[in-house]
Amino acid sequence: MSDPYEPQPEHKFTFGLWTVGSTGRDQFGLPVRESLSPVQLVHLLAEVGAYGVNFHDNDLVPFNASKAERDQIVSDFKKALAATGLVVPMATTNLFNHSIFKDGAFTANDHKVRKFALQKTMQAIDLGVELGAKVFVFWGGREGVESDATKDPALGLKRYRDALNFLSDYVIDQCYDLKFALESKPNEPRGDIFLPTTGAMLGFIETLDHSDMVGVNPEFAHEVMAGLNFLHAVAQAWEMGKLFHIDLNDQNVGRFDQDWRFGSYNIKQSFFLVKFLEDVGYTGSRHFDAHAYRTEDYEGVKDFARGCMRTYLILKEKAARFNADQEIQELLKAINADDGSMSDFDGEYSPEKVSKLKSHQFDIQTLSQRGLMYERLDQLTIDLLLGVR
Ligand code: GCO
Ligand code: MN
Ligand code: MN
Repeated sequence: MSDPYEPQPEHKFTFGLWTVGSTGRDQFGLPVRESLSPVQLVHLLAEVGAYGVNFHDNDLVPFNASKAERDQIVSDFKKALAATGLVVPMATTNLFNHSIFKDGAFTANDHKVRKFALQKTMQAIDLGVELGAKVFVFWGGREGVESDATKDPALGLKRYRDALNFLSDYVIDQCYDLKFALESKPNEPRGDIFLPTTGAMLGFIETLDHSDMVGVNPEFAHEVMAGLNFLHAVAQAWEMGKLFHIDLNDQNVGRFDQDWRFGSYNIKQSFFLVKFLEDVGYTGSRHFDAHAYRTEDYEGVKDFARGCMRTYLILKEKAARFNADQEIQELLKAINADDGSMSDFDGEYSPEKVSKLKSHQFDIQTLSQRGLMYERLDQLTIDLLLGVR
């Protein structure tokens, strides 16, 4: 029998070149793995069974590359894609690594830096579209401050908005079939990053000129870093029709940005996330924005990548079991039981409903004393996740 947790193209598992390509360099230590070329990384991803590969402009084309070098790199990359069948669903711009972006890109205080960021992003959009990307991610890692003496946050947002409006017009003008997905993060590398949570991003999007083409790219680790419930952020985005992309990984709250293998730490949260994505029928990429532990060689990087996908598929199977589990479903039914006596108050607002509802006598005692059986329900979930059910 074939392995039921083997990734298939329809699962839409993608990785960034920067994820499996991470050399393990960190704040305190040197690289622990040699760096592989984009072509080598495409082959590595094909070997582990990924569906797609995403990149920042400079993961593929170095910052200082000439036009001829760029064209050669892109042509080699296209050949690797064709040879492996991998696709490029998403692309993005590196607006954080180069020292020119030390004070941000779209929100930098230096007007020239802001315009350079637009130029670089337009080129990155052209590159992404050339390789087939349909989603363009914006992660403003440097858009923020260490000190509020340095930048008015309201002005920062205005600059951010102006940049996104300009770039939306660019995409429309070029007739590109491309949507934007904004990714929030509370801090790291800046002391405070503007628009720190997915909820903040969703509010901001409504203020944009072309808000219809802009959604979010929530990341598990980023919401956890802010001490928030990732599933709730994802659910809000979904409910607003704004879940254009998702960054899956794992993170221990209150720590530095860890980017761990998906599902390796917060198993229950990851389970409910996968269950949600599968239940609602999310059709976008399942993108892993994570890194292998710094202890690994490239065999370990493959273990890491396989592990992300395997855990997702195991949790997907657990979600199907949860939905088919008679006891769990009966419990959910009982918890949500409705005798229909309130339906008169549903539907459109009317003065009659108001007066009826205002005078209705509720059985406060019975309602407040009712046990909700959530302990049982949660333990059944834990039994299921721990494999004894
Ligand atoms: C991070 C971010 C990035 C972005 C990437 C794509 O914490 O470094 O998650 O990995 O997702 O830049 O925009
Ligand atoms: Mn991240
Ligand atoms: Mn990310």
